[in-house]
Amino acid sequence: MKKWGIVLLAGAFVFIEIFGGLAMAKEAVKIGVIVVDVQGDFTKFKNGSLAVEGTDEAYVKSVEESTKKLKAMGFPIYATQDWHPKNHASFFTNHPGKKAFDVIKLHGKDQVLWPPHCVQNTPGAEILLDKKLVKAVIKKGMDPQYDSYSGFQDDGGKKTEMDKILKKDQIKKVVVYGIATDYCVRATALDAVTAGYQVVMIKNLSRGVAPDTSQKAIDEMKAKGILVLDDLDLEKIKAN
Ligand code: VGL
Ligand code: ZN
Repeated sequence: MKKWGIVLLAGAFVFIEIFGGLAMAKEAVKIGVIVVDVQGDFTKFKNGSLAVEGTDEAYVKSVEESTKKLKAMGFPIYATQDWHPKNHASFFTNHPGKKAFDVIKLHGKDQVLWPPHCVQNTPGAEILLDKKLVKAVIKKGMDPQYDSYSGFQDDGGKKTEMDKILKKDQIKKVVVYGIATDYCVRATALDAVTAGYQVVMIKNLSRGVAPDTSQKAIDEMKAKGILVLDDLDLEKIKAN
């Protein structure tokens, strides 16, 4: 009867291999959410200095509702915060003779000159989300000499806390949305790919500065392997 014992043992191993393997394959990767720059100065809702089209109160509420839903699913929420000193190089007011939306060369790169926005410790810099939703705020754009559309690093290559925080929380996939599709959402999503994360971008929870650059940004994100969803589709977000 020893033979049957061996057969049974072998059978048990095969069973464990198959079902263990299946369970492993179905093990969901850990997902984090990055809400990009949903701050007063970027919204019509708060009469912001750099208010982006379509950022009325309804938009901000839809971001908050969706973010709540994602948090309820157990996904940690991270928020980026544009956080400039008054003398920031991206403000047209710091370049005599220049006007808003002029483009200059800064450290060899094209730099759009913006109206002053998200100045540290001003109401316009406030994040318009319930603070209780957010696990960590990642500030960016503090160096007066460099802009920082990406939540991961500034244009001088200086890293923010983002990657460290996501790694510590074992995040493998990020859901990205917010303001602006063609600037900070784009840069943050693309840098997330470069840093090795799976990335999902949600279109209708994002707003862009201009339609043409926003479309270009969407195409670029798709080309880099980002899953661009029209709206919050939890099944598609969770699918591996
Ligand atoms: C942003 C312009 C300047 C953004 C930040 O959040 O997309 N755009 N600073
Ligand atoms: Zn800025």
